[in-house]
Amino acid sequence: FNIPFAGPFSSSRVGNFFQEHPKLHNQYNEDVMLKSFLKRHVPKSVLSDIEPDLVRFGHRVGTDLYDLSLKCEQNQPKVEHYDAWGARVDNITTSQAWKSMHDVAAEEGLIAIGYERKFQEWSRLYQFAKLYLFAPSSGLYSCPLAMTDGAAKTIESLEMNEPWLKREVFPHLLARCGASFWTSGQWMTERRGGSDVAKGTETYAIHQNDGSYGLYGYKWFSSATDADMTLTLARVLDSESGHLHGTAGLSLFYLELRDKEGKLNNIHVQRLKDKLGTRQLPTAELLLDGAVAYKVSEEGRGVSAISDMLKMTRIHNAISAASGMRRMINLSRDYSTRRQAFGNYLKDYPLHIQTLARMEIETRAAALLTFEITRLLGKEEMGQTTEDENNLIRLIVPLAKLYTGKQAVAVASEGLESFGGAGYLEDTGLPMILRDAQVLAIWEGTTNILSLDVLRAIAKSDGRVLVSFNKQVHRCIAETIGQASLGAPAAKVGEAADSILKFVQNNAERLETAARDLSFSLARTYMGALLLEHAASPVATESDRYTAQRWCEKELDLVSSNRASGHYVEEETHQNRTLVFDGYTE
Ligand code: UCC
Ligand code: FAD
Repeated sequence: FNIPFAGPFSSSRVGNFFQEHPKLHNQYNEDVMLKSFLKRHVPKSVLSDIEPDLVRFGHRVGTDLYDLSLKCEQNQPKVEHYDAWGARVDNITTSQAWKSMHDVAAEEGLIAIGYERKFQEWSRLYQFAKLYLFAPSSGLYSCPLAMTDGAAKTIESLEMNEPWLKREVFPHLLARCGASFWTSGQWMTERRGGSDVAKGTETYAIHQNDGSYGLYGYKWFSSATDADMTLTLARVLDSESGHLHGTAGLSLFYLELRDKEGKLNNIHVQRLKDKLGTRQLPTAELLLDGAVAYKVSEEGRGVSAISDMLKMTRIHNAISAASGMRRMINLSRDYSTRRQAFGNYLKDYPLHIQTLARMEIETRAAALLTFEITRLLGKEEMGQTTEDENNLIRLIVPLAKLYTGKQAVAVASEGLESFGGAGYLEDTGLPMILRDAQVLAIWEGTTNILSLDVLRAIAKSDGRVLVSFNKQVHRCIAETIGQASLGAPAAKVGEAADSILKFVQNNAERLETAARDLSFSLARTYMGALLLEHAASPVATESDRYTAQRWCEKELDLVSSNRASGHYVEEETHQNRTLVFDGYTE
């Protein structure tokens, strides 16, 4: 062919422009909210001990661990059911990168720090600061770590006298070397249901002469099935009286997945789940066919005994949500300094910057709430919390889990769009952030189930958790209430807290339908209070004050305004049902 014009794409050339990719810098040094929160709460002597480690780790999660995490996604787990000779083996094969994450987690002390308590009440804050930095570069190893922390907490606080668990198992969960570090699973979900565990659990436990139990059942979701141990629920089957239905029939069991030779403990790995995200993580269906287990709660107290695990994994969920949002923004803002459109860098367009700023405000609020929970957890474990703080913890753990789970999906989705088409391409590593965020609202209790847990916390305490909440909100805004720039938002937060309290007191019969809006109202109001408190503290910057102001422009108290517009009544439920099933044919 005769080529008349030899431009940049002529002949075999593919053009000479290649977009620079976004870069990750030191993830601790760049995180102004994390650094200022630690500066505000951790004594100088402790901070000078832990900060060098956080700076070092902040560099690591942006470099070698980030690369390793991408390898976890690229080399997903597989299950091999039979060996060459036809024997059933059910081997779950994970990548070398995933195995390396196990060693990293141990060596970095990601569980140990929380239990060694070398830094007293600030140990949890230090541990969770590291987990927060780690999560988006962990290739989802954050998931087994959450359950391991939950198991350690449960074992530490089990009322039943099980000294062997503390002596023989607990040290493995805190080990700082990969070879002796164990991870734990948490098997609660069965085919009939993951929310309604009481009705869903069909696994039976049959007492053996040696004091152990044989478990028979089908666990429908088990994440990180390469774990060493698990905590699970089952019904003790008594040959004379049968078994009890409902929650009262459930007990908590401990079991190890494999024996010393690596043979599965009468467990069949039926298949691995084919998931939207969390694809780095092996999640399996398991048939328990006489798995040897030990009862570690009083009979019938299984749900109550596992609630410590739920508390911990829900805190981890919130930490992962906040850190996933932070990661998305860090990549987005870096990209905005490298990508040009219409002759300017993206960072120079007010509309683009407004979009990123809105994401930043959500992220700061999510981070502040989750850091505050870990601060309180550390105090609680050292016996230093007040009764109000204990009440507050019970309420804000489900709130943080449910609210940040939703924020994480919204921010991840907006973040992808900020990269244009590149945000939709798998090999940029960006879509994974959205796919992995989506699960945060589902596992460990969906948004609705956690909203009902908020009602459970209120009911069980005769409303005391709400009174403590209200006091805490007013305490947070006390400094700001008279200030010129923050006074009006503070007044709005205080009014929202008061009207939410009144709503609950006056609408007992409507609480179930209002539960989700109530939870969102509580979460937004508390985030507002925390942002204001932070903005009024000596470490605050102009950006902190701006964040607090902008956050408080949101509608905080959704329930009172919705109630005033006639929501949460029976007629509405009827209309909703008619609307949803309009045109539906069976
Ligand atoms: O999804 C899972 C693992 C995913 C992988 C790990 C990810 C971790 C994050 C990583 C980030 C990358 S494991 C499956 C999780 N499943 C759930 O979360 C279940 C959702 N369903 C619920 O939460 C339900 O509310 C139930 C099952 C906990 C409770 O249902 P019931 O049967 O209606 O329970 P009751 O009868 O209301 O409560 C039984 C007892 C009560 O105590 P007593 O008997 O003393 O009155 C409750 O007060 O349990 C107590 N209880 C609690 N205590 C129930 N919930 C709580 C709670 N949240 N805190 C304290
Ligand atoms: P359902 O209980 O059927 O709920 C369906 C919908 O109904 C939800 O939107 C829920 O909010 C709503 N709903 C239910 N009841 C009510 C109500 N009373 N009022 C209002 N709305 C209601 N489980 C484990 O035990 N261990 C694991 O390791 C584990 N890993 C998982 C990994 C992944 C990737 C996923 C996706 C799940 C995993 N799960 C695990 C299961 C998970 O915990 C459950 O899927 C979850 O708790 C929801 O249970 P379900 O799927 O049975 O949904």
